[in-house]
Amino acid sequence: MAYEAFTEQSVVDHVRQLGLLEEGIAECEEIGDGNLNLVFRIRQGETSLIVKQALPYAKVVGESWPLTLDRSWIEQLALREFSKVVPQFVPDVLGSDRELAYTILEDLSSFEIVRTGFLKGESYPNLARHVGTFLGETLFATSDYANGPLVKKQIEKEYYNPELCDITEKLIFTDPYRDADSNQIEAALRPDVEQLWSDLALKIEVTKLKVGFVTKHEALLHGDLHTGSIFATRQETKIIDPEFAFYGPFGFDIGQIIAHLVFSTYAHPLKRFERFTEVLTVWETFEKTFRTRFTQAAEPFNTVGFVDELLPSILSDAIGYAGCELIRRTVGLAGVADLETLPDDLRIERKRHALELGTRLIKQRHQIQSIDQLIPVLSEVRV
Ligand code: SR1
Ligand code: MG
Repeated sequence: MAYEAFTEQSVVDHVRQLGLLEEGIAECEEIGDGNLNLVFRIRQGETSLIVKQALPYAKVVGESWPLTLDRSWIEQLALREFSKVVPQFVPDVLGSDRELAYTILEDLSSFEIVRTGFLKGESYPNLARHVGTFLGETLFATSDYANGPLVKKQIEKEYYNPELCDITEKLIFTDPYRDADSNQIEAALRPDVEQLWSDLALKIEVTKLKVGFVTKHEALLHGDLHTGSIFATRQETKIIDPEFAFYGPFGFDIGQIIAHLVFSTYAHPLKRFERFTEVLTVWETFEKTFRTRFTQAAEPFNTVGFVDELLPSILSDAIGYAGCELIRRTVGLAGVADLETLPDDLRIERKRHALELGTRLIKQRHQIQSIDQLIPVLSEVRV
């Protein structure tokens, strides 16, 4: 069947043909509020499910930015891959279609998107431990260390995702450091951003991080692991939306989630301690899980002492990628509600903070030698 974007009516008809709905009335609503896709919730009696369909362009910009439909297939593949090791942390995939570019998912209505919950002042006591476990298990399980070279390359080739990687390369590593059309710079912040553009030492470090992003094929990444890609309740956590999945550096997803935990302190400075403790817990849980799994690493990677050198290098990458994410969401396309919903004076002040902290993390990532040294750096640059 040739691709066509669903409407609220046509998606119900299609899902009914698949046998997932009974005859009779079903309620359907398009609820997508992200940057790229259509998301339909369909309800009929006890049944409630989500159909996520890719559009052939980036919704956040419009039809002038064409975008591959393949991302939908990659997203469901990644969810299925993650569910092999951490089924508890991803939604159930109930169906998918490559041509029509959709995935049918269990409805997580009883969960809340973490960014939204944080904005309301909610807490998720298990979130950081769950995210750290998700990262430790999935990053290890998809790496050379778990699979050896043949199987790893078999998995890797499924995640050839050049167009989505291109978005990340441009929006995170390139456009914020030049006067690009995609940037969304507030007038009051222009002098700060121009200072960023003239900071050659910073731009060299960002280029190194970008080179790492494009050359290190270490593990299957989620690729867009921010607080809008996580559903949670006080008990449970589900990671969603891995359409940017690809093989990249271990530290990338870890850095992104660290940056978004920092972003969430901007609307709620009194929650700083809670958020920074979560940063600590994400890293410590990741490290412990990864280390434990490493005892099962394939030869010859399990050389004594190797993992003790690998983990600090993942941490410094993660710190650098956190810095890049802080800067790109402040200067570039696709800002975050944690900043954009603030009143003018506070917003500008906190955006300056994000630029300053981001710059510092990128430049000092090799001097920060442990997670315990990172937390004071996050706290020192005062909000
Ligand atoms: C054109 S897509 C803009 C951003 O939205 C996604 O969530 C990713 O973060 C991407 O960079
Ligand atoms: Mg997304």
